[in-house]
Amino acid sequence: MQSLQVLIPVFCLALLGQACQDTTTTTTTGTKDWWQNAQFYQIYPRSFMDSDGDGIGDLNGITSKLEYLKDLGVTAAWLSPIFTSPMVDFGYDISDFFDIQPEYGTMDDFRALIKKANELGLKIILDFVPNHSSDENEWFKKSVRREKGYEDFYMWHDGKVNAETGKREPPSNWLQGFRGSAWQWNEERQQYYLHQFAVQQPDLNYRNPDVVAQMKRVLRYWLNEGVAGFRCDALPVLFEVEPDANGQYADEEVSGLTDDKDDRNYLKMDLIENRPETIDMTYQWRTVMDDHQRIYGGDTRVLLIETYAPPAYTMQFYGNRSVEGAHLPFNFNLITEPAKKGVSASSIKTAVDNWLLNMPAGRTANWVIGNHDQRRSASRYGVSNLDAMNMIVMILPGASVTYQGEELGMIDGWISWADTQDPAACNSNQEIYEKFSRDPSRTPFQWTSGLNAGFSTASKTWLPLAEDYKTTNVETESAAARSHLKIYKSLVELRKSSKTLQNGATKYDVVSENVFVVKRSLSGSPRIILVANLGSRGITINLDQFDTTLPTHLTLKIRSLNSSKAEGALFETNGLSLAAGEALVLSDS
Ligand SMILES: *[C@@H]1O[C@H](CO)[C@@H](O)[C@H](O)[C@H]1NC(C)=O
Ligand SMILES: *[C@@H]1O[C@H](CO)[C@@H](O)[C@H](O)[C@H]1NC(C)=O
Ligand SMILES: CC(=O)N[C@H]1CO[C@H](CO)[C@@H](O)[C@@H]1O
Ligand SMILES: [Ca+2]
Ligand SMILES: [Ca+2]
Repeated sequence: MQSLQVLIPVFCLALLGQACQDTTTTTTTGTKDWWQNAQFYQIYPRSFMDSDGDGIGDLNGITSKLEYLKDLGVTAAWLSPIFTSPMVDFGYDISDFFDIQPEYGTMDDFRALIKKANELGLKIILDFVPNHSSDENEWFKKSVRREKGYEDFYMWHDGKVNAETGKREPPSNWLQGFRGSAWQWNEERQQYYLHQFAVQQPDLNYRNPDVVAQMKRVLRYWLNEGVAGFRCDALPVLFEVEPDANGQYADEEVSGLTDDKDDRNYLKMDLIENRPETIDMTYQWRTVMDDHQRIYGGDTRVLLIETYAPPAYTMQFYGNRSVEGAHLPFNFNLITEPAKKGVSASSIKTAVDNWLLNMPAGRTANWVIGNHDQRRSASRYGVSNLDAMNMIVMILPGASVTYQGEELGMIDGWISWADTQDPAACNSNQEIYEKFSRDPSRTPFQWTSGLNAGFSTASKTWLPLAEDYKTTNVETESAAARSHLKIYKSLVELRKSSKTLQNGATKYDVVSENVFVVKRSLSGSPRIILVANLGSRGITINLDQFDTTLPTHLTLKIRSLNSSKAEGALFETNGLSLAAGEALVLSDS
């Protein structure tokens, strides 16, 4: 097993349920809607492509690279926030939900992006950040001044007086995501406000119907601009527990997980995460999506949800027997399980079990291995396991999600304390910041081996480039006979052409301690078998142990970068030798 350097997501504390040993799940066949087998691709706009040489990625940069996404086989790109923002949390602190951040471009640039995407048949999904706004948002300024209609737009509280010291204290012991108290005193209003993230990100009050209506207006506004849906940010923290009869908030209990009292993991977070009202709000947003499609026609508008939560909670986002919810609550299990137990076939199996065995019938699975909050996948799983991980994401049933650069095997950049930008790191200190920093996975995208990796013509980019850009980039990998990029593309092509991958049943297991095997099958269509050796030594496996119905020989379709086998060659099912880190996609035709 490999040890992992990973940022434990703020919201993944709860232990996942006990998985059972059943390894077979069946999928319903029939026509699938566009999102059910989609290839989602996350763009971090600040770091994707800079069109005007200021060192910061922008909308025109994205537009200029849409052909690359088309060529990759992407169905829909979701953009991290592009809205007006003081950039304290790089766009997750929105001061105007209805406009574009000037350094990213204008509304016209956005319309040009949508137009070009439509021409190419690509869908654009925006990030919806419902939990909070920036403290520079007009709504917050009005709320501070108690202007009519805005008095209760945010979560205000008087705080309490300490009986011994006589001093004013925050209403509760709740902690924010970026270290320290979740309550901030506001001099002007003479009250505390809640912020589950940075001080400059006050939480909106969803118990106020005006807030609910306003945020639905945000959704409709961008739907009218032609977006294909939303990816909803940080959902588990939307609602907090209600105050007691005396108007007081209860304290969270200590979790016992860390001694660091500023770290949110110090507390259990039962009262300010994963509340039932949040699920219902998602159902309401789904109605907004469906209504829009009913009125204006076109393809399904999708709702994707960010939630690091136990399955019992996460699965409710899908909806229930009477109500539709999110199309896809993002599945981070392939990130969180290996983070707990190391990268191994068994941690991957647990991750898959925890999703497929808990997912309600008739729903669509999805697989995520990275985003702008995590270290890059190649760094976390190890470069030698990168192709295996991309294969797992693409061969398992349902939608796949790629964070920009995963197709290239981009690794983390190293960022000095002086260059550090992320508030999660800046709120710590020079000794420990690397533990909290999300900057390493946000370094500029690597297009070429030239100046600034072709990202920008600026003398200084907003974050420095990762060291490996001269060898790991689109230009070099496209020209090479074999590369991570080319393997990624063949996987996408296989997904698009294989009825088995689109509609087939799924069986998976661990074989010979560290080999993860997946079989997809559909009657009348070739079977697809993925074999990934996640161990550090070579091994010969007998696939009979996994499935007795396989033929004696299988044809190699796709192989990991350092595999020395030949594509198109036949391999014995019972006696398949695998080198360390070798991963193969095989078929019976
Ligand atoms: C489904 O969810 C709705 C909305 O939250 C709720 O009112 C209803 O009771 C739920 N139905 C079932 C069968 O769980
Ligand atoms: C693949 O790469 C890993 C890690 O670099 C190495 O241990 C393994 O031997 C390589 N396998 C082959 C077939 O080259
Ligand atoms: C993956 C992701 O989108 N993470 C974001 C969650 O929300 C917080 C606050 O809005 C951001 O800081 C994260 O980047
Ligand atoms: Ca720019
Ligand atoms: Ca909240």
